[in-house]
Amino acid sequence: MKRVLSIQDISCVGKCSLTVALPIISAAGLETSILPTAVLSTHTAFKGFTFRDLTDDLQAIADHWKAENITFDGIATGYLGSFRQIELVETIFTDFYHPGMLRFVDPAMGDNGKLYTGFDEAFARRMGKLCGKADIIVPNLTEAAFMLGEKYQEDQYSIEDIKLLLKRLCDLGAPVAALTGVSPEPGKCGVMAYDSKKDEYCEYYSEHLPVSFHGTGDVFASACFAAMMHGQTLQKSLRTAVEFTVESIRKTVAYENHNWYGVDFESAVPKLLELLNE
Ligand code: PXL
Repeated sequence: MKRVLSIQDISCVGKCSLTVALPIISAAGLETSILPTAVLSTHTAFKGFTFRDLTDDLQAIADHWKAENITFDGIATGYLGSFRQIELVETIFTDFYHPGMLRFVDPAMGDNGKLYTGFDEAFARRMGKLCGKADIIVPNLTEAAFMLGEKYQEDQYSIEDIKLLLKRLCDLGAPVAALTGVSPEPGKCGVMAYDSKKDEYCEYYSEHLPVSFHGTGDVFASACFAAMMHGQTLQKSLRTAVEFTVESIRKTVAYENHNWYGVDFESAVPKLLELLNE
């Protein structure tokens, strides 16, 4: 069984980061090791959340794994809380690298034109440097704009704008960039990616549901990483991740008393398994 590592926080309640990545990647049939970077009572969209920073433990944990000769077939990162944590992730990428290992970075920092609480433009630029050390990055349009030091466009991005953004994202250093939240026409939403080595674009769109939920970026990233580790092509991985995310949102809104803070990806796991085996 392939062993992968997910590095991000534990938001105890909120359905994001590790409480999303661990079940999704495990359900996909991958041994999922975790490196929790912080423990929060909830994600940061709640008021009054607690925050226990685990930065000082990260290096010791990684050192122990090294001493035990533990290796990973892939490493995925999500929300990181500080410059120091980004630095430590870069060290882990270097120390655990072996040819064929997939370094997958979701620069989880913001959405809808705004950075999450606690982040600023300098942090976004630093995250851009981490993206340069990945094999694939999966920002949304907000994160892409902030990492590239550009203004977020409130009005719709054209496909030509998206193609240009993707090339500029690859110029940060990752050979493949995928932009989420791309809408090629009203009623459709999905992802477009650029493989700079092949000079090829690929894309996958599904139904655009007129709702917005926290944690959908984490659901998408976890499923995309799992699909790639499963051996699906980039094109198929994008399809798996988009359709699983859309199904998670459908399941959420179908339940009348759904909560506001995350999506019911749990109910969509059967669909994920179908998509992974197609
Ligand atoms: O879903 C991304 C995410 C992850 N972790 C924490 C967050 C957020 C988004 O707000 O606050 C702590």
